[in-house]
Amino acid sequence: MTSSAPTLVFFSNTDDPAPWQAAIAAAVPSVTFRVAPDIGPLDAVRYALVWKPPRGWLAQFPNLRAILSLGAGVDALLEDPALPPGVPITRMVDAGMGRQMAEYATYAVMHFHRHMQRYSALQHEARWAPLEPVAASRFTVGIMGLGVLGAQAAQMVASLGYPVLGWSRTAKQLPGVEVLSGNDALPGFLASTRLLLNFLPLTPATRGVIDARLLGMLPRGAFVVNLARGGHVVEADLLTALDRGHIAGAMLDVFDQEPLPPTHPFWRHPAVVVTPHVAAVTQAEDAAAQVISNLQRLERGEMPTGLVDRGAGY
Ligand code: NDP
Ligand code: OXD
Repeated sequence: MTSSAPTLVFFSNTDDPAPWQAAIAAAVPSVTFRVAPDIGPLDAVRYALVWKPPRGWLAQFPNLRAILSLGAGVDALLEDPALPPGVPITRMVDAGMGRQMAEYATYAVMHFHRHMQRYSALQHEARWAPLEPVAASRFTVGIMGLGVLGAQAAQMVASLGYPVLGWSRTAKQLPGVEVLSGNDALPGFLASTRLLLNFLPLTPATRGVIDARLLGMLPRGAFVVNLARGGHVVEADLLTALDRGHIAGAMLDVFDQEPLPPTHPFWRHPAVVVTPHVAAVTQAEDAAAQVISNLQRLERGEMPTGLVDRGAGY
């Protein structure tokens, strides 16, 4: 063991450490905040607050007591073969992302339901061509993954009058949402879905779930919106389904490879909307309180909240 003051190391290539440092220094002054690569003595590091650290990076701290994820999804952490065993991992639970994800999902539903993709193409051709309206009550939205974020999107979309179906691993009840669970229920869920929203965590059980088979179970002309992880989608299968017109449009925020390479066909596909992994962005202003509360618990020798189940993968 070490006698140095406990240190928290911060690693992220996309998050500004400054607001985290200010909030944590004010609330938990007993913990020294360091930003990678200036990590100080390795044996003083008790906590790691991270987003996508390089594989093996966390294994260098012999006294690590907790890994605090800056994101809600922890797939990148769990894929590290050198992830220190037995160290608790926490994730962001909502932390301001529920509202952002629900907004993105609602926008996507209205974009496709109100034919905005087709009107945008018509505008490029200067064509005045009203399309047949579809009642919201006949445009069923199916949500895969009804956890902290999916449930909020389900409620926001349902509040606008769209029928909402949810699908999750275990059964649950959600006001205004018909919930199906388990693999046996998937075909029925898909057959009734006009627009699919993916809110699943990326785990060994869900990798590649949006493949040719699943897409084939959606009705012809359905839409696919992925705001969870690129690894859920077999990109070649989605492109084929789009090119054949079986899937009429897709809005994609996450990709197998990020940033999406400039030559990737999604960029130029007329039926695809691409956004750069921004459906929800962790904001220190909303999320620091959760990290602070967990650091305080850990400093008192208690277990943190928002624990990841390593076995389940989320
Ligand atoms: P949760 O862990 O709260 O919810 C996950 C949901 O998925 C649960 O309903 C769970 O079922 C369900 N699920 C898990 N495995 C399966 C399975 N094999 N079959 C069916 N259902 C399954 O996660 P969050 O809602 O907090 O986050 C969801 C994901 O959103 C994150 O993992 C992340 O990848 C993504 N994300 C993307 C962002 C972006 O900007 N694009 C931002 C933030 C998050 P059950 O309830 O039965 O356990
Ligand atoms: C997350 C993300 O998981 O930003 O929080 O994708």
